[in-house]
Amino acid sequence: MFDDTIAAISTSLGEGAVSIIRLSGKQAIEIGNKLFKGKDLTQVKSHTIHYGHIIDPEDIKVVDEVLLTVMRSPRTYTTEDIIEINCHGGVFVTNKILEFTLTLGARLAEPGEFTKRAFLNKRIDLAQAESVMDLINAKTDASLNLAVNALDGRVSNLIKNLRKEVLSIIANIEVNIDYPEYDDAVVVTHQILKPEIEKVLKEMNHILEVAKTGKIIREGIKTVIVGRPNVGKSSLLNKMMREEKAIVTEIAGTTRDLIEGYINIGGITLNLIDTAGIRETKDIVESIGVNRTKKEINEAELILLVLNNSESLTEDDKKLLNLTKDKKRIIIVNKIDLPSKMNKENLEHYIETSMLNDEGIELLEKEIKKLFELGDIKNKDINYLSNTRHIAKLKKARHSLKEALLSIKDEIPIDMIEIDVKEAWIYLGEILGEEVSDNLLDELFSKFCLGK
Ligand SMILES: Nc1nc2c(ncn2[C@@H]2O[C@H](COP(=O)(O)OP(=O)(O)OP(=O)(O)O)[C@@H](O)[C@H]2O)c(=O)[nH]1
Ligand SMILES: [Mg+2]
Repeated sequence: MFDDTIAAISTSLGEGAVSIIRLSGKQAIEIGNKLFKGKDLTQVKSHTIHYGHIIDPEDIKVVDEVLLTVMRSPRTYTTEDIIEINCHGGVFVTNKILEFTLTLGARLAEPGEFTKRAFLNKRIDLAQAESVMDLINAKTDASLNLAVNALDGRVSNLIKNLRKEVLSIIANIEVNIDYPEYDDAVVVTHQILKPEIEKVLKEMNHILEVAKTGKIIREGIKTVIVGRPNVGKSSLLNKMMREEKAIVTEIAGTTRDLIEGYINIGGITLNLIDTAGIRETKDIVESIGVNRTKKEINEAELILLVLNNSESLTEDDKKLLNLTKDKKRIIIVNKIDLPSKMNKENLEHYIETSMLNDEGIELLEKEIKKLFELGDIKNKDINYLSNTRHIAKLKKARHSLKEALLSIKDEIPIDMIEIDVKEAWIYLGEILGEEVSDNLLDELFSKFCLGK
């Protein structure tokens, strides 16, 4: 438990209907009581809400009419005493009330500090704390569902189970080291260990396999639309978003900078990026755009390469085909409403579209789903590892166990094998936050918004 009491505005600043100022810590109720006129908060029951007024502690003037919630330790978000003041939402008033709490001894919370306290006070583990942030950032039902399940501890349970199994392997080894009087102990243990480790490895493989989908659900698919100028890239973005997001004109070189939007295909977010058309150019502004496009191609997880049916393939088209050939990509032949001048013989699989007549968009969306083997995951109970940090740690744990298997094959002494298995155990613990450094914590929680 911490000695100081932290305070922050927990709603986003702006002219909303209500704003919430949240305090957590030993003095939370006492500070609230000094500001609040209505009831004696030190006497009220836990988890109750009270009508009253906030008064300026200096000149005793009423500042706002509020509802104040009192939640006593330990059944609270942080496990500490918490009060939440629901006030009338203006930026000025909200800031004023926050200021009063600071004057009375609270400290301004850092971003994510409430959740950090929940973790450090052991109410939630690190994987759960991180899912709070995922919850805030969720853009689709599927990613929300994923975050809720993680917060609920389901992801943590997957890891905890693995960890239990690894621990029992360690226990087995220790028994062997502690009772070496059995002559054939080494042989027996190698034999016992092998299937046990293989079993855990199999489970890890499975979790990592479905984690690929989890990562896509959580982060979306970075999708970049590329093509020569004027082929219809911005039109495609607009059609897919069902909104006139990008400017479309008949002038080649209209899009100069990246334009970004999010769409939802069967519960999956596509982070869609429209780019400047690629061509050799002397226009400086345009060439900066072109360089950015090249960078985007490198970072993309999916490329939509747009070609123009009403023109023959140019050198620039061929360059683009070549530049994206090792990427996951879909070739789109656009403007099929116009007479074809394109020789498509050498093109691999492509989709024909017309932005003018609204043709081919649904087919394209189906193709994208197929490419990522997504099916319709909207309604499934999703319980995947999705966080990049977690996936990386699990891969390290898997690597350690693989090393252990190799050592078993080479009949290396058991105590050496134990080092690898213990390492796996530690990596799994890091996912739950059992062996983490302060630096990592600071970094993780600094990504939160204020008041969470
Ligand atoms: N006939 C026809 N015209 C289209 C089609 N798609 C786009 N256009 C037209 O082609 C022109 C260029 O479209 P944009 O979407 O701006 O093309 P772009 O690829 O974004 O072009 P830049 O931003 O200059 O690189 C516009 O006049 C569109 O109306 C189509 O399927 N058929
Ligand atoms: Mg454009």
